[in-house]
Amino acid sequence: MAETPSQEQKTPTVVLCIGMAGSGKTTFMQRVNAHLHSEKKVPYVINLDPAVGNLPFTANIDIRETVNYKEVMKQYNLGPNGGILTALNLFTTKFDQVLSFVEKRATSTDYVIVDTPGQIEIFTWSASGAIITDTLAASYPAVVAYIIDTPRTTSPATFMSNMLYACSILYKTKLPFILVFNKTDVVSHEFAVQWMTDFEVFQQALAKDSSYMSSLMNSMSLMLDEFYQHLRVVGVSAVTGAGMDDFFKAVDEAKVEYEQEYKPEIERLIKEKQAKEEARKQEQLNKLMTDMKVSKGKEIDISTQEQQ
Ligand SMILES: Nc1nc2c(ncn2[C@@H]2O[C@H](COP(=O)(O)OP(=O)(O)OP(=O)(O)O)[C@@H](O)[C@H]2O)c(=O)[nH]1
Ligand SMILES: [Mg+2]
Repeated sequence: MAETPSQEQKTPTVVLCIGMAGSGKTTFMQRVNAHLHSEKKVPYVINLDPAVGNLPFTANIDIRETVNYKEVMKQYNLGPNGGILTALNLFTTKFDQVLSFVEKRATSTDYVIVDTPGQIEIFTWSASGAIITDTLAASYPAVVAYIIDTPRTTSPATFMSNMLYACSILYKTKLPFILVFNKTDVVSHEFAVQWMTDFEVFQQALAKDSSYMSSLMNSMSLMLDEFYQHLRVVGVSAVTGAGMDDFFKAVDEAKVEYEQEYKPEIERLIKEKQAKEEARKQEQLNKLMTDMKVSKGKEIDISTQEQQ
């Protein structure tokens, strides 16, 4: 019998907002949250930044309610970045609980949106960041929204550094990726789109940049051309709300990519891990049986024990 639509389970898409300090992640979260509320698609909101002073949106789960990062700094005698990392590590030990909270809301929400710490490397290059990302991506379609400070990326050298960083995150998370050029109310992202689609134009811009690194940058830009093929690019303004529809269109496309390419791979990895574990258990059992034969032990029949 065909399933009726009401029996179909909703699966929310997880949107991880990642980006350089000050690129506008938190403001973008606020905008996305407001946009979804206006469309009556209330998202599930998670804040993973222990150091944010004032959160301009209400989070369903806020790391600051679990760990006080200033206390962590004092207790472990750490600087600000060490404090944030330790706070994130402590929070990650409770992430199974976070997952069960999300699960309770999973059938009634379309999006889970996640804000990450200001210092990008704390999330992207730490074990806890990887655990959080992988755990979420193993349960739900997950996409990375890489937020870029457009006005600060107009020089070819800075642009390329930012793209290289984005590239490293793509390969680290292995998730569908959206480049979100933010602050387009200040500078349009047109130049970036042109640089990414027309290699010649970027080469010309590089040629004007007479730094000693030009030839190195020329070679790297060739490599980036390949990276651009795997991306979606949108321009937004977290302040004015411009580009929100484009962003959600990109999220929907990224979700399809997750289902078609990433999910089978994630399932294959989980199965591979289970098979290894099963093989290990079988090997231990075989060893035990061999030991028993050597010692002339007998196999016992548990079913006869029950009646005694
Ligand atoms: N003009 C303009 N300013 C923006 C926009 N988005 C964010 N900002 C400003 O950029 C600054 C940083 O914004 P945040 O949202 O705190 O950035 P963040 O990436 O969360 O910062 P950290 O968490 O500290 O790394 C703030 O002054 C924002 O008002 C935008 O779309 N347009
Ligand atoms: Mg922030």
